[in-house]
Amino acid sequence: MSGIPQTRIRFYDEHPLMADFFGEVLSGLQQRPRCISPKFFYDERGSELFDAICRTEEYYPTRTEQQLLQTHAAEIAELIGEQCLLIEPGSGNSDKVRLLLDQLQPAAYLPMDISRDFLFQAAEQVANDYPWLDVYAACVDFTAPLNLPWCPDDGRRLIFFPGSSIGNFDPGQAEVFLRNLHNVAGDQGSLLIGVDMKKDPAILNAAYNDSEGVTAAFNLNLLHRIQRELNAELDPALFRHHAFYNEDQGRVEMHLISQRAQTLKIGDQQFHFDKDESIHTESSYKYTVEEFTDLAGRAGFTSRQVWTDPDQLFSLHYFDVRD
Ligand code: AVJ
Repeated sequence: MSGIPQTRIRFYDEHPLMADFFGEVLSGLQQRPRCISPKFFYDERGSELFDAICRTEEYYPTRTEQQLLQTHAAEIAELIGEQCLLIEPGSGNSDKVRLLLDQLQPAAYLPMDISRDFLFQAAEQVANDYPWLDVYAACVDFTAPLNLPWCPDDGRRLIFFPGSSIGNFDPGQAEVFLRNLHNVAGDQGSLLIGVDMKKDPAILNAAYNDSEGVTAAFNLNLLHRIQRELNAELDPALFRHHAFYNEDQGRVEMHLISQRAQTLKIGDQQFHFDKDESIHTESSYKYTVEEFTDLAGRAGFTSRQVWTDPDQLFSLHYFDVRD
């Protein structure tokens, strides 16, 4: 008996180009309102801080969705059937999929993530913990059109997109992205997606302004990253975290607010900020069950089941590609 775990995963690397951090930051700061994409939150420290947000008292989405997955895993398994191909774009640490694997008994699991080392480790751990499961990990940018020529072609496909990551897209982009998932799912495919719901603004405001200041640190980490990686002349302490629910837009907005008039220098460019001028760093859209069902419907999906928690905080939708 060998005590050395063998690597059982197949690793597919599309070598996604690292996003152009410098170029995107410069062009975002030139816009009005100024903005920087939330995808840049997730350097190593940012990923740690995000995990810490998920453990705060105020941030209900993670634990609520985990509860929903656990409670309804058997029903989800019945809807998709055994031996499916389970595809997870943006799989990260692959924690949530573990709540499904025993019941679902998929033929293969296909985690995909842009973060190569993180993906490799997470995929290996899943393969070791579930020795009966084939794991095909793919290092890709899942926001670019996906094709999966390298994975087994038999079996129904279930796309798993938890965490309400869909909320980061504005509704127009979300529809395009869902259309893309619809293509990947194929004729017999399905989509299991977690969506954060519209609710009392006080609950939303608390979730993005936790009392320990973890969300503030997560937001401000973006400035530390710009300072470090782009050699910017800026003092993160001269900005503050600001997050609020914008009821008209149906989204939580996160901003970094300049606490006084100041000039930032990045490369050979200067950016003058007035006091209280903001950089918009994230939108997190919230949907009623009906709004999201309509949005997914416009992308070609047919609703089969929706599960929500008793407090109507979070929704888990199951869609089929076919009518
Ligand atoms: C990972 C996009 C789902 O919008 O709630 C958490 C990120 N930002 N706290 C969200 C986030 C601030 C999160 N998503």
